Amino acid sequence: MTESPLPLVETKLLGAVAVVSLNRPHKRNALSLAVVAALRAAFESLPESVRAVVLDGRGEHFCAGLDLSELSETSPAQGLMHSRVWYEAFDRIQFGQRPVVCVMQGAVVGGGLELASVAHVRVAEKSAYFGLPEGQRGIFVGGGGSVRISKLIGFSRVSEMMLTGRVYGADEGQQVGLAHYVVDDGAGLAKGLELAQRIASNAPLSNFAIMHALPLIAEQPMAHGLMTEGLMATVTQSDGEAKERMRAFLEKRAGKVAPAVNPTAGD
Ligand code: 1HE
Repeated sequence: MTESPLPLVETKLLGAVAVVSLNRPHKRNALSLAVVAALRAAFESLPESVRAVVLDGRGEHFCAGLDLSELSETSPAQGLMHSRVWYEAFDRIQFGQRPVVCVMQGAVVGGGLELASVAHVRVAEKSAYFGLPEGQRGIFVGGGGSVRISKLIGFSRVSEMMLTGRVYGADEGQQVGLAHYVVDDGAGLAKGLELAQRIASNAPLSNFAIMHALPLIAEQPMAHGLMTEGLMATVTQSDGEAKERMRAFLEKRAGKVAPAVNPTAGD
């Protein structure tokens, strides 16, 4: 197969926000091992100044999932290693240094949905559709989907999607928890950037706690969770930045919480 000379993943820096784009539109951004490696490298090489990331995919589809041309000839041992490469890369993204906003359009299927579920915030354009066609392909999820997607929508919905080949549209996807926002076609990047800029303006220690402590707390028994929360709360509120932000509010120098402008679009 001749691969395009273009980089498989491209990064653009826009101040405190980086846009990391899957750049294999002629293959519908299918995730070959080279794409997964490029994605990991892109996240690992972001400059310190970046405080939030938008992850998107070029072309009409966010991502067609696993590059099916890669698994057809693999042995069981190679298959296991294949999944491990995905796990490590996806782990670096989910539990890296900055929150990730995923912008999705067209197909968000199989490994593409597994990748989207790594992100902390998901924006769907109207054209987005979500499916897990692994059953039809004779395989199983292998990019963390049985864990991450099940946490988003419950394992009952995941098994129903995989058994029946059900595909959720953007609005249905938002209702079940696959997307936080649905926007018009072509408006996803702007929404993603707006959200990423808001995230980048938070105190870094708060973002750290949200990314790293919340998922741990969700797995802990109540008493452990409350202890972890209390410790994390103490650390964040002791930071100089938190003290300054609370002072700014009390001195009427900081914004108030305002009602949503358009509640159905989640503004
Ligand atoms: C691919 C892939 C792919 C497209 N691997 N090459 N994923 C799937 O089962 C989804 C398979 N793909 C599709 O259903 C469709 O391609 C789409 C609905 C995403 C897009 O349709 P369309 O009409 O826009 O494009 P196309 O003509 O089907 O594809 C364009 C090219 O991309 C074509 O190659 P070409 O050389 O003939 O031009 C396709 O072969 C290629 N292509 N998708 C390889 N996935 C870690 S475990 C995860 C398990 C999974 O992800 S299972 C789900 C796999």
